[in-house]
Amino acid sequence: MFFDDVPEPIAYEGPESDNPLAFRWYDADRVVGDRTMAEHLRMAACYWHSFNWPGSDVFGVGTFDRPWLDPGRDPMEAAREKMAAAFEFFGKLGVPHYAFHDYDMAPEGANLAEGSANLDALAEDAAAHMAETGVDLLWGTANLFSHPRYAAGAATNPDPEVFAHAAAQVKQAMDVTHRLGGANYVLWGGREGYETMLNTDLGRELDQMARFLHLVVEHKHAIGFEGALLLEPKPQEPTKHQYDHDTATVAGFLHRHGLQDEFKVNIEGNHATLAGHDFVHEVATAVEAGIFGSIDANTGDDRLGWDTDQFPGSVETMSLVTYHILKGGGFTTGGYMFDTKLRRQSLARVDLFHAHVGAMDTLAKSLLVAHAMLDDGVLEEVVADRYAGWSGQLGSAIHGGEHTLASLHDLVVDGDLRPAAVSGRQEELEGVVHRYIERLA
Ligand code: XLS
Ligand code: NI
Ligand code: NI
Repeated sequence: MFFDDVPEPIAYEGPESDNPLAFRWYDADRVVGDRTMAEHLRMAACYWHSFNWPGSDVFGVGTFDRPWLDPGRDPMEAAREKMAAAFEFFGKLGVPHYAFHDYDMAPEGANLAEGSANLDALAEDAAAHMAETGVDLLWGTANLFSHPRYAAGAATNPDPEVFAHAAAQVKQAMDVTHRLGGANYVLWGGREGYETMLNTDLGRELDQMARFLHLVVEHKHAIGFEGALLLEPKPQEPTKHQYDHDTATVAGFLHRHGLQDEFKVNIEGNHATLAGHDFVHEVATAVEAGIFGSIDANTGDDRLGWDTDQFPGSVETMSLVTYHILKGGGFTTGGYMFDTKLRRQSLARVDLFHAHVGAMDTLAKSLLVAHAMLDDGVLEEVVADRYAGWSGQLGSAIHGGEHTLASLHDLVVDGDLRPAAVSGRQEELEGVVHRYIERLA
């Protein structure tokens, strides 16, 4: 056992509990509307930040107690130890899903053949752990950004041999995701962008990316993978500019290349803010474009301008995000995946539990707030009222193509139209949200 200091699975004890290793709000089987909390939130923990990252930063080495990362270890043995610790954690936390990159789970080896064989072997072990713990796979993905060969991009690399390498790696990662019953396959293009326009043929790189995504779609259908394909927008970091900048950019790209029915988005909170958007903006944009898929539930820091991947702690932010997800019909294949890392000083093993328990309670509270607001129709009524004119005679005539600029000119002049300015009621509505949050307590 790696987490000896957490002897029992985390239990729901209710809001009165002072036990930091208990859920105060997340009660998996509690029914909220037409689904249980577990079914609504479909939460997942990630393999990489929690088990594969040593707590290093750009100025310093790892601080965490992760014995399997010791370079002196036999790689396969260390990978198995890491996997045992990961599933012990998922099981004790009671998180129903997990997510991984190919080389989080398996040693990369000296070449692709070796990496693939390692991944096949470890996926078999993962299947056994999944059967034993009942933890399912929310998504798999391939790491197309760490190895030096990907420094100038994977699919968007100037060298087609690198494209071929990325394709081979994605094939393998998709096959394994499919075998493990993954609900989605994710592509995050961390290096699919540029550092300087001085050496970059932007049009060519975008065409390469589209070609790559078409190959991914063909492979999905060839192997009969029924999960969703997801792209994860991010504006920059590590590249100066990433092509999958934000949801609206991705939506435009998908339409331009005939991929709009094959891909959805995996929206990350911290990526939204890096792009200069509220988290809820990205979700609403995806729902509206019909490409909402899944969420990487994390948050940034108000002062630091990078992807700090902190655990979500704001009920207000997450309530609005959850409200728009519910309004769009809720999660189907997607879920709330904690793409989150501990702060570098949080080096006790138990810190991983404190972080996830707090985040899961934040999402449970947010679900209750969002569901109540939707059920009562408090915001929907205001919005419907605000746009009511568009269901009336003039609005319908404009949409119905019955007007020209000239006829509207005549209408305004002849009818002496003087539209009245009305209140947007923003502060009142902010108060409504605050009251729903207060009512939780
Ligand atoms: C990095 C991304 C990454 C993806 C998976 O910023 O969030 O963690 O989610 O490759
Ligand atoms: Ni992410
Ligand atoms: Ni990220």
